Amino acid sequence: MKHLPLLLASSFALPCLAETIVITQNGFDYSPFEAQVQVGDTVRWEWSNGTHDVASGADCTEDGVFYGLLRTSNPVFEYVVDESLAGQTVEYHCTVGNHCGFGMFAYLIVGDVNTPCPGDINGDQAVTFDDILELLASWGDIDPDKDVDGSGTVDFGDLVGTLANWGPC
Ligand SMILES: [Ca+2]
Ligand SMILES: [Ca+2]
Repeated sequence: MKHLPLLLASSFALPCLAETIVITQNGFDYSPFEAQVQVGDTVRWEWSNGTHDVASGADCTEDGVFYGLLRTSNPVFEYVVDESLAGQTVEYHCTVGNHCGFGMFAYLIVGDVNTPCPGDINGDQAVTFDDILELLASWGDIDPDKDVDGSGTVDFGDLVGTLANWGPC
């Protein structure tokens, strides 16, 4: 069993990559209403119809963190989630007319910057052999901190989950 991690690690050496999260405007809606994002991810709003924009800020009031147009002349607005937003729920809205008053607002749920990487058992912001060793040391135990796949015990599924996030976070 002890040789298995070495074998798998060499064939699954994948880095953690930032993702692009697409939010679609349609009428007075942004969809999804609550989007789960991480620091470093690109949030990409895509226009469908009408004249709109995307402005950060709660209660229909701009706070200046991000702003972009969303209309036929500018159908896409992209924003890279800043580290300062880690762990926060960020409200944004449309500033055109009374759109926000009509309910044209939505949320970005920004993940905690300290837990971006489920395979990082020892919390050093990278998935390495040290994390594999921690898993093996607790093999078969009931340990929520090391049960990456939530199966109840530390087992093969956690090894796979860890290897899937191999590399720096
Ligand atoms: Ca680690
Ligand atoms: Ca498990």
